[in-house]
Parts: sequence; structure tokens; C-alpha cells
Amino acid sequence: MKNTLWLVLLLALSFCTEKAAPPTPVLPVPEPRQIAWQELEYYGFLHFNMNTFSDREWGFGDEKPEMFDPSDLQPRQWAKVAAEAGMKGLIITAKHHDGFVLWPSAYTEHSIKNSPWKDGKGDLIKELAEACKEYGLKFGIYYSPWDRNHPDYGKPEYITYMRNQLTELLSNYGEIFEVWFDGANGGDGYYGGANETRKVDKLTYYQWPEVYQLVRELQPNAVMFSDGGPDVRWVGNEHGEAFETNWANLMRDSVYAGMPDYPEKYAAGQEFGTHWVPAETNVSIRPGWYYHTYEDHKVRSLPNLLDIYYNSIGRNTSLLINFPVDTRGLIHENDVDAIMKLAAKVEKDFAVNLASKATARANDERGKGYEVKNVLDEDYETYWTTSDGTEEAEIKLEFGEELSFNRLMLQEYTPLGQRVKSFVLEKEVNGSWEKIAEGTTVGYKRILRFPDVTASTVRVRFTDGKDIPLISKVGIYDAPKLIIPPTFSRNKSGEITLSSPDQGLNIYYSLDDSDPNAESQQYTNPFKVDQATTLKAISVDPVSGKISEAERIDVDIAKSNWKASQANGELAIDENPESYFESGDNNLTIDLGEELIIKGFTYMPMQGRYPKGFITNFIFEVSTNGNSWKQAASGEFSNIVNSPIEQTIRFDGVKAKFIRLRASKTADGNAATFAEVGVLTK
Ligand code: FUL
Repeated sequence: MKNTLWLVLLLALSFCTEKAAPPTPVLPVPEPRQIAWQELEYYGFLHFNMNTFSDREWGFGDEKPEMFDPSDLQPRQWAKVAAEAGMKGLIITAKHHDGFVLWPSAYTEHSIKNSPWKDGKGDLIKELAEACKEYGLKFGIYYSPWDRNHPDYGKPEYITYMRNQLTELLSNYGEIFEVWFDGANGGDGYYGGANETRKVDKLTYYQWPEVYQLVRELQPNAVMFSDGGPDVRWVGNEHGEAFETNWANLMRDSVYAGMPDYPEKYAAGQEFGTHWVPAETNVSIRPGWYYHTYEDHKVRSLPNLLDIYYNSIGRNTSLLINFPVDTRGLIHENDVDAIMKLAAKVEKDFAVNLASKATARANDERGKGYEVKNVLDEDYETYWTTSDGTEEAEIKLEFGEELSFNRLMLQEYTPLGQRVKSFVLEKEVNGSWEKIAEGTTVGYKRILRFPDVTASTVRVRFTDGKDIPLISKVGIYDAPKLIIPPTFSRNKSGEITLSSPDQGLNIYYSLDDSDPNAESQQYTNPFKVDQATTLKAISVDPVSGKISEAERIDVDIAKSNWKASQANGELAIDENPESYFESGDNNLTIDLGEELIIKGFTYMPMQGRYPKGFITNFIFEVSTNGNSWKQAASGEFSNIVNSPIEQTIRFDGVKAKFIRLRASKTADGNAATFAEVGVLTK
């Protein structure tokens, strides 16, 4: 009898300590290498190669190795910047489309071994691999399958070359975490002097299954990126934005690198995709992937970088931000400044998880090991889930006091598959529930941003899913406001729009050159200014009372009555610097609609990604009747190629009803282009 009692006791005890049965996986599920990769979240891209020196985005393949001549190449600076910015790895363009390679490959002469850098004795891949190790970063390789230099490109022999080079890269430089295969092929190229167009069948030519096998053999832990994987897929655009609904699942066998309808059809993944192929968001910190001095003033702003962060990492993708390393061989100061600002702001946004001190309750718990408290710890491996078949699982968080917050972060435990299809965050108000925000898929990580909310109890309801949700983490944060000046735009009729850099901020402005404060005119709607004046505007956080610096902008008379004499000339007076007028006869003539005394003019050169026709030498003429013209100024826009910002020329007041800006020379000899032309009347 005694023995039986002991046995019962022992059985009961073991029952209590035993973990409940795990949930059944929802297929597809990730490979361990993909789980490890997903946890990196954030890493950097380095576009540095021949294009840096030829000042191009896509080299033709006929560039000379001697051109690769950095004056101060420091891979350790790249690694230091990345590590300090919170990145977990770096991927470098070992070979881009022009075919030049950054390591002394035994299979080509088109490499750094024939460049002046370190007298041809350097190995940049090795130096960067070492720098990454020193700074605790993972190291990855971008390798362009398209090669505009190689004579055999398009023939079977080239595939052997590609495999040989991959073998070098994946054998000699230690652990590689990601191999990045670019899907681009623009056709024409140098091809060893043939100078012709060679397009290949992107699906079959590269013999992808064999290439994948080679990578697996040499670097079993590396993930491979291309449009459709096999391990990591493209997000479908280069501006840093994932779809809100974003599945890691993909119909992988229907996708190949460089397929034309990929962005619309496959970039968001598919709920019933057959394979686990999560997305990576790749975006450059400047308009171009490679360095161009003329983009030094175009490094992304903090609000833009923050949007990218929330719209990529916050939407179930990893984030790969590119640094176009400059001709010295350094990440440019402006880019360093921008990435550090992003790092500091992200750190502040997620500094305190308000949920971690809350009491969490769930409407159902699966049992031992799957308790709701698991969503509050920092361990991704522990998660909360419910009994099989539970409909509308929910987690309630009781803070014990009224708290203010504006971010929700959720993480699914993805090793058993992506499940959640929709969820809603609600707060309790006098015994009933009010919606704060809602979302669709979660995946590895989902972050919602919403205006400040106060509540003492909230709940997250999982309203639809492929199966019961497995939730590893719930975070609630109170991100501080981004208190920087408002952004400004003006249309042709002189209407000014001010936009707040963050939700919940007020904007105040002055139009009389005085410094605005929280007592000044508050901005509510666009307003018209048709005379020359100075606008100063600030952003104010009504809660903390914090005030941004003032933005000061000189505006001149509105262009509402202006008319251009040439067809399309309107594009240069529409107050939109992104549109431009290209003039076959190198001038732009404008009727101002009234006679004015003008004291100068402005010229904004073309702002597009591939600018052309910058005016370097100008003649500016005025007329009161449109027939007889008088020269008011002539001269040079000295640094316009390197710094294509608005140029301002002043002169003594002259009468004008008509103005004409004439290019006596353009930087590249192309027809003159005009993004925007204005006059100064003050
Ligand atoms: C694209 C390339 O064509 C660009 O030059 C750049 O390397 C980008 C990351 O991928 O497909």
C-alpha cells in the first residue's frame, strides 16, 4: 500500500514538472540557418568597387584595373561604423556587373591585383573579413552573376568561371553568413572586347541547383539571397518598404532571380507558399548604390530612415542598409552622421518595454512551458500558446497604473511556422474595449506605430490565423517624439504646406523673420504666400513642451501667373524640383505675368538619380516687352556637378516682365536641364 502511494505521488510530481505537448508545426518552417539569420535583423551593405572610381552605377566592363585607386582605404572604419550603428554584419560587392573583383582571384586579371592599390598586393575581401571579425560582425558576399567584362559570359565556360570564383570566396575567408546573388542583367557589355548584347535565360543559364549545392558544401550555415531565395528573398523594391502583410512562405519553385513580375506577384510572400523564404529589405542610404560626390547632399533624413526601419524590420523583414563607400575608401561623414542618428533614435524608441512590468493574463494556456509570462521575457525560445483549436486567443496586460505609449511589438515563434493573419490591440475604458491599432501578419517581428495612447489595461487579440498563435514576445513602448523642424513645400500658386516629422506634434510659424514659439501662429492648413518673405517654423511637443530648432526658408513671389514659352517649360516653374525641363536650344524663357523689379534669380539643377545637362556657365537676360532683351548677369555655377543644390545669383534691381536663363555651357555637353527657376524680388 505504502509503495503504491509513493508511486502515485511520484507520477503526480512528474506530471507537474513535465512540459505540455508542443503544438504541431504549420508548414513550411525555417531551416536553422534561416532562424540564425533572422535574429540578425539589421546589417550593412557596402557598394565599393570599380563603379566608385568610374562614377557609375553599372560599369560597362571595359574599365581599366588602374582606375581602382583609393587614397585612404580603411575597411576597419566600415566595420567600426556598422558595429557602432548596431548592425550585425556587412556584405560587400566582391564582384559587381562590371566584373572587377576585389580579391586576387586566380581566374581573372580583371582584379585588384592589377590595380595601384597596395601595388596590386592587396586583398580587400581578406581585410574586410578580418575587420568584421575584430568588430564582432558577420561577413557576407555580394556576387553578380551578370559579368559585362568576361569574354565567355553567355557561354557554358562562364559558369565554370563563376563556380571557381565562388569556391575561392567561400573557402578562403572564413565563415560567410550570406551570399547575395543579384538578378540584374541589362544585356549589353564589353565581354572581352566583343561589345555586344548578351541576354541569358535567367532560369536555366546559371545552373542554379548546382550553384546552390556548391554554396551548401562550402558554407553550410550561409543563407543565399536572390529574388526568390532559396533562403532569403527580395522585398521587391529598393526604397526600403515591405508590404504590411508579409509572409515568409513563398511558392519558391515558381520564382527565379530577375523575373519581371516578381515585385507584384511574389514580393509579399504567400500565405500558402510552399517554402520558407523570408524577405530582406535592401536600400541605400543615398539615392545611388555607389558613391557620387553629387549625392553628398542627398543622404537620407532621419524621418526617412526611421520610416525605413519601421517599414522593414517592423514588417517581418531584415534590413540591409547600403553605404556607398567613397573614392577615399571611407564611409562618408554625412552617411556616418545619418546612420548614427538612426541608431540613437531606435535605441530611444525601444529603451523601456512597458509590458515587462505588467501582469500578463491569457484567455487560455496550453500548459506547462507555454505560459503567458513567456511573452514578457527576453528569450525568443520561450513562447505562449493555447490549447489546440482555441479561437481568438488573447493576451491581457495590466500595467497597474495609467501609462502613455505609442508602439506595439509582437514576435511569433517562427520555428513552428508563421501563423497569425490578423490581430488587434485594444484598451479597456470603463469596462469595455476600444481599438488602438490593428495589423495583419506578424512573423518574426511586427511593430505598429500609433499616436500616443494612455491606458492601464490593454489586450492583444489574435483575430485570425492559420492555427493557434505562438507568441514569443509582446512589447509596449513609449517612443519619444522626433522633435525636428517641420518639412516645407510650396505649390505654383504660392500655397505653403508644412508637415510634422512625427505624430502628435504641433507646428508654429512666423512670416516676419521673428523667431516662432508656442505662442506664434499655429499651422493647421496650407496657406498662401504670394510675396517675398521669410518663413520660420518649429515643431513643438505639446506634452513635454520640447521645441525643435527653427527651419528658415526664404520664399519669393508666387509663380501662379508665370508662363514658359517653350513646350514643357512649365516643368521648370511648377515648384516641383523632381520634375525638369530639357531644352534643345539651351534656354528657358518665362513670362512673369507682370512687370517686377528683380534682384536676382535661382536655378535648381536636375535632381533625378541620373542627372544630365547641368548648366555650368550661364547668361541671364530680362525684357519688359519680350522683344528687346538686356543681360542682367552672366557667370559660372562653379561646384554644381559635385553639389547640385539650388544656385542663387544676385544683381542690382532691374525691371522685367520676361526672363531668360541661357546655358552657354553644360557640364556634360548635353542639352541644358532645368529642375526649377525662380526670381528674387527682395
Ligand atoms: C541591383 C543592382 O543592379 C544594383 O546595382 C545594386 O547592386 C542593387 C543592390 O542590386 O540589382
